[in-house]
Amino acid sequence: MPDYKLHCFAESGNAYKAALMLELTGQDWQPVFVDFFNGQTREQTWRDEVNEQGEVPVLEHAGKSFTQSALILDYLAEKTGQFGPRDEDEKREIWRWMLFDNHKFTSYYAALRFLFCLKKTGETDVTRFLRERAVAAYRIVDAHLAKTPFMVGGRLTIADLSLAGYVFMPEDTGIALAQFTHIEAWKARIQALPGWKHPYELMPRAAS
Ligand SMILES: N[C@@H](CCC(=O)N[C@@H](CS)C(=O)NCC(=O)O)C(=O)O
Repeated sequence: MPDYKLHCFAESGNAYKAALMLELTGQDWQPVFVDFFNGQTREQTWRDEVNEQGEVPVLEHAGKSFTQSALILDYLAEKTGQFGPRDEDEKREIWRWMLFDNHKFTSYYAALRFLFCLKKTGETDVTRFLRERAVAAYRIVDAHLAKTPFMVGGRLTIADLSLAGYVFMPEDTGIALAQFTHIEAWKARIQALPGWKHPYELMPRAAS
């Protein structure tokens, strides 16, 4: 029986944030596949039994269940004693970037990828809007990473793991990612960490 169970699927960058944290901190964990593309998270039984918010990831540990990737990362940092804040200032700084990530960096990019690459809607006003917003968020993170190797405190923290949710996904969203040279260098630093794995290696792929 593993210590941690993570309800997830490989195409979910939000789940990857938690999966990578579990892996890098060397936890005994097991993925539980969620059939997102066939509507499992919209089923009332799944919502009643797993997550009333209808979202992946969900972490189970010690008889409790946790949702929202930022909260899961915070919980795991506390439990494992790794990649968390060293003091109150760092704690606020980490949360500032995780909130920015959830609101802008991950969410616009993930919505664009979902429509343009996975649902293949083609180019629409919505995809154009999402791309513009994602690029604006990427510029902000790129400018921050021009000044520091990692987002907070000069070392890997859960703020980096939150922002890294979608950056290794292979699909082409129509954003020229090479322009974000500091993000590219930061990705290479994360990839070089012992135990790093790609999301598609770490979690079960969806059938579709
Ligand atoms: N803020 C949430 C976002 C989670 C999220 O949007 N997960 C997607 C999969 S990557 C999902 O389950 N979406 C279901 C839906 O929006 O209906 C988190 O960070 O955990």
